[in-house]
Amino acid sequence: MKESNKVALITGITGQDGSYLSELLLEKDYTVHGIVRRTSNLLRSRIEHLRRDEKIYGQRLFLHYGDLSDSTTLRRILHDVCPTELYHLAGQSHVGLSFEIPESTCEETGMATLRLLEIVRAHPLPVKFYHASSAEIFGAASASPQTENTPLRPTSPYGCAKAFATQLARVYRQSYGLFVCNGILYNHESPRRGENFVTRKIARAAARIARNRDDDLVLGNLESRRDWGRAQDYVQAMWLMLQHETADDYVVATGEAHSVREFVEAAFAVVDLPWEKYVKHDPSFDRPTEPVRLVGCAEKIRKTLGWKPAGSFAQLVREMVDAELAAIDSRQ
Ligand code: NDP
Ligand code: GDR
Repeated sequence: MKESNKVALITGITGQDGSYLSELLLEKDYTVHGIVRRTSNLLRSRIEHLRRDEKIYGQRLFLHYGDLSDSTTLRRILHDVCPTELYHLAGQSHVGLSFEIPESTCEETGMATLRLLEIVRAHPLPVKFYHASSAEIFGAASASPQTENTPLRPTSPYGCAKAFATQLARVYRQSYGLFVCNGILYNHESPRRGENFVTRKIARAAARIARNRDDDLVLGNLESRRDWGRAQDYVQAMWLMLQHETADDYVVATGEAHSVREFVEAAFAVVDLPWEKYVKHDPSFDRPTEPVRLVGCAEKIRKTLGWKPAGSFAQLVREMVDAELAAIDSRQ
């Protein structure tokens, strides 16, 4: 493929994954188009460095206003941009919040994916479609570790919506021959993670307590276990899926689960503080139900696409706490 033919469209470009994926694709000489929604604040912190780069913004990176609910705009953007690859990452991504706002979560995560699949089906040129599926589709998992063939048993409105969208992506691949891949991604974290996800919340609090900015850290369930990887590695997996000759589904995971408590211990160890003194429990952060035994088997993507996770759990925690400390120190 000639370099100039590589055109990517990203929904959710302002999110954690969208920002790392943009950097990866720009490095690979893609022209990158992102869909952003109207907000009251123009600052889009995760991609601000790209927007300020005159060699990139307006040259190889373009932003378009659009909302997942607005199919006429989505269709027009696809028509104008004519992407070779579409990475569909946008949506309400907080599992706990999905219990409070189930309808909009399902609308954005489930129906919007159907909307985009339909738009791509009607598009006159082929578009390779990446769908951001999630480990949450397995929910009360019937087997552990989970593979691409593990039954879907979601335990949250978010998980139900992702299961709906994942299965639809399969249906569109099988029924219409569309090139659609489900990346079934387990939790992946970074210094750009949203502040209300548990890893960022812990890393931020450990750093702020160490620098006397905060007194405590209030959390929900410390015994929950997750398979945590690095976001920068996981966006590589997204790209690899769309480069393969055939479309398929892939679990992307480290294969290792750790508890929230272990994350807390490791984060406070970085700043050399006794975590028990600072961490408090607030049941309002507990969820009505939690998935169980979520840990992924990434054998298929390792064997087929050569992807494997990089770095250890301890390195991830350190990277996140160090980034928080550096951010505080740079503001002093
Ligand atoms: P973020 O929450 O960081 O980013 C979500 C993105 O979606 C943001 O750009 C947000 O825009 C955009 N968005 C939300 N609602 C709309 C809407 N109605 N119209 C247009 N854009 C919208 O998520 P991540 O980057 O962490 O995750 C990316 C995707 O991968 C999500 O679909 C998530 O559910 C899924 N996923 C994530 C995993 C993880 O561990 N991170 C694991 C498995 C799946 P804005 O900036 O304006 O809010
Ligand atoms: P998750 O991530 O729900 O797995 O979804 P999150 O970091 O929100 O929760 C992980 C676990 O930590 C427990 N927990 C808390 N969680 C939050 N957010 N805040 C707290 O104070 C807190 N205390 C304990 C939670 O109960 C949970 O068990 C992420 C998202 O990125 C999804 O979009 C993605 O699909 C899945 O990962 C895979």
